[in-house]
Amino acid sequence: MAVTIPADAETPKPLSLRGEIDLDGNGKSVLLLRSNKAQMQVGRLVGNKLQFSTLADPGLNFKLAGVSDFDGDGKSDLVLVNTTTPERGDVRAWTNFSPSGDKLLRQVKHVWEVQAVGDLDGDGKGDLVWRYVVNDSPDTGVSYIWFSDGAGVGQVRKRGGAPLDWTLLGARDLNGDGAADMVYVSPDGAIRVLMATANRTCANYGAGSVPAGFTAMALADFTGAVGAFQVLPDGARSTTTIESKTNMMGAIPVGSTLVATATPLHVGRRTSVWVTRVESAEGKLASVTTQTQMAL
Ligand SMILES: [Ca+2]
Ligand SMILES: [Ca+2]
Ligand SMILES: [Ca+2]
Repeated sequence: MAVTIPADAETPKPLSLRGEIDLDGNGKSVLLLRSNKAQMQVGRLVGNKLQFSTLADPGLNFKLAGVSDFDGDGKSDLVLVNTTTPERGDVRAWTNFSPSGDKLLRQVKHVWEVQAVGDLDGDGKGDLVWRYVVNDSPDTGVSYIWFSDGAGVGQVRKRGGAPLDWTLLGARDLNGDGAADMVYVSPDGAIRVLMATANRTCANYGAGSVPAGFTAMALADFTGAVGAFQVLPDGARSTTTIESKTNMMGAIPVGSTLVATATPLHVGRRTSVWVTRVESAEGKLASVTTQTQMAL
């Protein structure tokens, strides 16, 4: 499949605004782990090994709701929801993952869940996409964005939605205008994109369908500026990704068309390894993603 990078694509945003976890502002993603004993660990790659260290944990009353960079300082911040209070829970932010940066954002009913994070209006501060996930209301499937003003939630706006059995794949900037766009996929592969527009609204498009024989897995940021679908063949349905690694090989000029090709490197009974190459139409390699899938 192919996407075209618009000629007016902006410079890439920091990792912390592109759905990655960057605790140090150094442009490197980390692996975040949490145990059922309220322990949190962060893994940073040193040499070729992940080295883990302990982070403060908010306690088991709190679920991790999302990670984004609310104040736009290049370091990821943590969002927590108290799930033990009746009907509504406190939503708190820990700036830079630190309890000393704790603040109450708002309260939210437990029928809402964060399903995507990103900079939905392109102002350099991370925003949260909440979705109504209980099948009991006209709001079911609808999404609301909490727009950050850096200090807290500056504005809450409804931004479309889709039936609950449509998967919200995430929020990534598909057209390079600096604002993340939302992508939903139906059970039979229809794609709906909610392209961010000025004034924090969106344009809702039927954007075709996932090619026959493929399953949309996630949104990935192949070029550092423009997102693309990451697809795997149907044989990978009902699997989980246990390992994923992307090597960026080179920048592709704006205006280029990108082509993603997924091929199996190894197909076993429980696990399979897929290599996805993203190339320009001229054949210049942009990235290679290696994924290990495990059958469930
Ligand atoms: Ca931050
Ligand atoms: Ca924003
Ligand atoms: Ca966009």
